[in-house]
Amino acid sequence: MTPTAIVGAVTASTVDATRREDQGRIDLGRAREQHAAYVAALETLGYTIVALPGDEANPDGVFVEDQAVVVGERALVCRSGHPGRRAEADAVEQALITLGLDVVRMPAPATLDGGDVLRLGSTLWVGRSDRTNDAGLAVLAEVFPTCEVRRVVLPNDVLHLKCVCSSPVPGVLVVADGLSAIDLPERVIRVAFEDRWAANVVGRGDQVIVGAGYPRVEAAIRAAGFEVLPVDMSEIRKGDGSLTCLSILIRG
Ligand code: CIR
Repeated sequence: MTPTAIVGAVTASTVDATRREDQGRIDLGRAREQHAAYVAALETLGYTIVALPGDEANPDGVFVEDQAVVVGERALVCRSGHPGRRAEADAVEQALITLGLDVVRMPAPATLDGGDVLRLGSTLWVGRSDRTNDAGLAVLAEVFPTCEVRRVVLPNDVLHLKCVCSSPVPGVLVVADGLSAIDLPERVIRVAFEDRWAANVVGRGDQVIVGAGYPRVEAAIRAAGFEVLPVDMSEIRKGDGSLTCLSILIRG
């Protein structure tokens, strides 16, 4: 399969997205522009886009990453740890089936949000957040038997594992200081704890999309040999979103 990205849509109800603290009202017009710029950056990276239409009944629906974990040709459709987000899974499941993936649906009582799963090689590092329970880890291990599933204890107040780290391309980890749980042979790009939001990046080949406004993170990623594509995510961030959360990547 060619590299494919499933994305959601900013809808009127996005203003009601779940958030842990008030960061101001989401400006829908700007949020739509920022989402469009993010999708364009994914296209620059070479991803073919599958755009879900969005559903007003799902205010967090634009954060599609949480609904599935894909490894190779197999996809696990998650049962979100946020009960109000479980209805988002149907549209994502349908898109994955249409793409021809081997799709498995997570059963109750397991819960897991895709934002808690970081794949590095054949290891799936999983944040044991408020959204992801031990049964969720067990289902993940069952569905992806060729992967080793390893649990990561998160720093206080972190929503998902990938709020503080990401792997833009195979073999490279971007990680904020303060997350010491992951021991690995990957190339590591470290960023300061106060820049942790920007440790969440998306890449392909030698290009990496970075949230705008973090010059130290941009410099560190450039120094590692990548071209940086900054995108403004200020409105998306008000809904506790970052970069990886806006897509499900099938790397091809
Ligand atoms: C939520 O609380 O579920 C959404 N407002 C934000 C989800 C962000 N997801 C992610 O980073 N993977």
